[in-house]
Amino acid sequence: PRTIRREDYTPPPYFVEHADLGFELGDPVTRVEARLTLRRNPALPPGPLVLDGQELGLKRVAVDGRELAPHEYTLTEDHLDLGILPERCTVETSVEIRPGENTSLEGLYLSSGNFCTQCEAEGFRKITFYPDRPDVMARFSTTLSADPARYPVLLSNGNPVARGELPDGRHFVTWEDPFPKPCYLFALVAGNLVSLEDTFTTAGGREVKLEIWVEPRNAEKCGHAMHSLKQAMAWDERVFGREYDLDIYMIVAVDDFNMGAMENKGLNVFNSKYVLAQPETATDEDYEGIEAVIAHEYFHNWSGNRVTCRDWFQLSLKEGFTVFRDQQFTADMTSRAVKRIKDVNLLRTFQFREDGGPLAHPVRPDAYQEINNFYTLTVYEKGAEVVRMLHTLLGPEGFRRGTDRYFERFDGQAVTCDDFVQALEEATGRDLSRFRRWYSQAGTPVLGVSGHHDPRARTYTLTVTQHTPPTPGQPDKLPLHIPFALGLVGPDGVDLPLRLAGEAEAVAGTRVLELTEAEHAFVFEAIGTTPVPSLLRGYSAPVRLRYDYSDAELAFLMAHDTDEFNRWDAGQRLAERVITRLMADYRDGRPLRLDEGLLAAYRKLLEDPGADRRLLAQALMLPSEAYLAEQSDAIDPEAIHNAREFLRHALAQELRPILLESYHAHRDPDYRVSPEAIGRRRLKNVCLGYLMALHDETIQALCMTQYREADNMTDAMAALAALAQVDIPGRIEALAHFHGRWRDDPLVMDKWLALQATSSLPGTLEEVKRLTRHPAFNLRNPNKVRALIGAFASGNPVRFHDPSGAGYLFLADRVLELDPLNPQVAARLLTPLTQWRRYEPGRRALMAGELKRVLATPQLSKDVYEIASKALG
Ligand code: HT7
Ligand code: ZN
Repeated sequence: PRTIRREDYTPPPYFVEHADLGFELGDPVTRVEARLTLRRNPALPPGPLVLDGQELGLKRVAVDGRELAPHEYTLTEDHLDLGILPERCTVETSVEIRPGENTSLEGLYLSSGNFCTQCEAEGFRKITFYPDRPDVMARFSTTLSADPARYPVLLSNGNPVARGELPDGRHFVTWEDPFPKPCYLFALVAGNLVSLEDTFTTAGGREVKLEIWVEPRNAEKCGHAMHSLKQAMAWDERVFGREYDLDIYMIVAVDDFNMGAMENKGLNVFNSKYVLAQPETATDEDYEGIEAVIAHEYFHNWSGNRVTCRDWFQLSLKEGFTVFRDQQFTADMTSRAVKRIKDVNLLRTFQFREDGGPLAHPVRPDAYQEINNFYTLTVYEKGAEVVRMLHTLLGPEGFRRGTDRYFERFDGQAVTCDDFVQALEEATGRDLSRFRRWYSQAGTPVLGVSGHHDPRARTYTLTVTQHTPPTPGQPDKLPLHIPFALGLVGPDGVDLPLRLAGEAEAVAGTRVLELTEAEHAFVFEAIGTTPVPSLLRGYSAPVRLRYDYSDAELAFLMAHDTDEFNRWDAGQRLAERVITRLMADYRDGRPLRLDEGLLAAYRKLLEDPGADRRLLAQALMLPSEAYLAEQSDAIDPEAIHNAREFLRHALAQELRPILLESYHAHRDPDYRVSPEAIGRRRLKNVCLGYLMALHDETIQALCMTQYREADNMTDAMAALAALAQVDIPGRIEALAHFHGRWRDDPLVMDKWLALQATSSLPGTLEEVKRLTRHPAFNLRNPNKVRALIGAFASGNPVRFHDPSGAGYLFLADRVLELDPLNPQVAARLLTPLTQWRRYEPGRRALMAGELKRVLATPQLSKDVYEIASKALG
């Protein structure tokens, strides 16, 4: 496959001023008529018009009204070349496509018999011939016509301007979008749908119609999504000064979707997972996920749609920025500390893994074969961290001035990451030249920190070094501009006032230092007693921090740090350390013993729970097996699992009375959805999880009772998840009951599949194989693939990494089976195998063997080819 390089960017030879589209929607055949009003780019010498197009049955092509004969154009698998055209002209094409046969879920396809589209990144070329690149921005008008009985609802971007009946009995609706947009933001939906309606009045006093469209069976499940949308609209006005701009904002939920959702202008298309919720069917986490994704797509209206990307290398311009915006929103709606902890957990577990592996790439990549493979944790999550660092460096007001300037200056344009940074520089007068390296340099920087207290001189010297390890294609790295937030905690647990040499005044609490060189020494004055440094507060930069804390210092920070994030992080470091020692004991055949310091720290947490129950629940959770694997050099998933399980069991044994007490104390008679009630539920269920590690019949009975009596999915799932991990008759009974109750609800069935796929019981792989033949599973539906196969490969390390290699063989087989149907999802499914080099030698060889088998398969998609070849390269 061809490699596309960022340095090869050239502006488009033709602009599209207006795209007038007509769809005669039908299954098996849909006809698409396009009339494009074109203008040659005056800045370039005249060149041919080459339109992108794939799998299109071309019926007619005309220029300025004259139909072209076949010898007047060149048609290949991917392109239609019309040669050099006049400075201004119109091109008309007519094509036939077959949406019912489109299993890739890119372009126009059917979901539950309804038409829908997914055009980002390059799906529009499967709909009609077009310059499918984000820097071509056109005004679209779209007329949809269809059989009114089967497709009563016809939606597209913008505002509806006409509707009626056609002589042949079909009906039609015309939509006009006044905002110029790239074709990746085009959308249409047609089918039998019902809507929940509401309105939102903008700060400027305009009334916007809000509509959430779903299949009739889901009509009652849209309330939370609508509420979230209104919250997001108000928040974006308040925090970023951004108002909505069309008269109508529509969301459509579909069951078949490759990702979470899509921000098409005025017509978002969502994976139903991120819209539908009722207390009986959705967990507290699902509710939070819906709020976050609804907000994310809404925020794209400015960060992505009004100001878009020049080319796909700039993807983080919209994604990193929008993730940062949705993170801030969720922090404001829920608990700032818990949100930060969850985001950092994701980053440190999975983005660090990506950044240290064969697929590492900068936030702004330099090359790709298949752009769909670059919707990565690096572009999204590390990209958001980069924006967060800018926010920290410039302060909230400076950052806001910068974003105001960015939106104003680039409204209606397709721009670059560099333009974004430049707008922030211009608005604040700051020099961010060194900061720009975050966009171009891959890899996770390592900060080495040491502290020295001189009691006689009353100084505390902090030495900080930074280096970034090599990544593919980038052997040498330069120092980065890093905001380094810290405090020095005195023996009484209070932050010391900080004054650097040469400064007049001491500042109490957290202070942000700026690292720009490979090494710095910061000398704090008037430090009489030896402090414990609380470093990288709030996780102020996406780096690995190395500081040689003692266990006692970690326990001290865990109890006293005023920074909630660092309090949690100290606990995680302590637990990680204890588990690492247990792993060594396990491998060397020594008896495993519970660490008294950790036990005391956990007991203290439970005895002195503080106000935020969610934070406590979070603090009680041990680092995940995936996180622990990320810290290892030659990963042994079995040792990790056994050491961690030993610790869970031992803690539960020692803390049984207080865990039980806390469990009962946090059971509420009524289901409520306030942040407090969610926190109480969470804590109760974390306690239940620990207690279930005891394999004790009374606790198992308690768990069964919770499952049976639960009036909400959070409690039912917590109980069922714990039961799924134990080999008792109640497990089979509860899983069968759950299936019987929810077999007709696809989203709930996804939970049922995932629970079984992530069970650490020895027979899980056989169970997963059996489930691939169950009616609840369907390889063509990405949610099912993720729930069963994805959950097994990514969420069940000990069973996936069975030393026999059976898990790897199974995964590779499923990838090869899925690739001809849906390459995008197949390529993602393959990612766990790309980490093969990180494992101990036996597993390493088996994983590489499966990757080689995949790579040797004929007719591989470029999606899977790129991942497999880079993983082995
Ligand atoms: N911007 C959207 C990305 C997306 C996507 C990308 C490739 C293939 C399918 C897709 N569906 C959605 C989602 C977002 O980040 O908001
Ligand atoms: Zn996005």
